[in-house]
Amino acid sequence: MERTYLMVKPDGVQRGLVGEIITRIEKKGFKISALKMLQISREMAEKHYGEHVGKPFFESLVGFITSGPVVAMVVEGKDVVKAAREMMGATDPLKAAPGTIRGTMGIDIGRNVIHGSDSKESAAREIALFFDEKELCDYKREIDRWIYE
Ligand code: IDP
Ligand code: MG
Repeated sequence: MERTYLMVKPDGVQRGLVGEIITRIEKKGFKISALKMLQISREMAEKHYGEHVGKPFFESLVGFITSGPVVAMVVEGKDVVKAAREMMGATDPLKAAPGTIRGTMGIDIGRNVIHGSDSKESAAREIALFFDEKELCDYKREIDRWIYE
């Protein structure tokens, strides 16, 4: 099954939004296969956001993502990379659709609560950056037959 990397950013943790975000993922039917809280180092942040090196917001982005703990997770399901991005909403929370995570919970682009991989390739790279293979739990859920036809 397809996997993505999702991460509640430091603003989401500070604001007590971890539970609500995880609830939305579970309620949708997606399966959490790894979950942990960690503080990202500058080195990891620069790798994670490598595509943004040199952009005007890069320094503040790295400063922000390393400013407090994040909650990192690997989430599994059908078409989950695209579906999770849709559940998150647009990068700028004021432009994100109202029912989405960012649309519901944020205002500024630099405080947009959640990260999600933008492609299957990014997902594989980001999962490998934040998790050891042995941290991923491979388990069956009986309820899957009520979620997938
Ligand atoms: P994404 O998180 O929706 O994939 P990206 O373009 O990959 O968006 O940007 C990574 C993060 O950098 C965003 O989530 C946002 O917090 C921040 N960011 C992106 N563009 C800007 C900007 O123009 N100004 C300030 N921060 C930005
Ligand atoms: Mg991105």
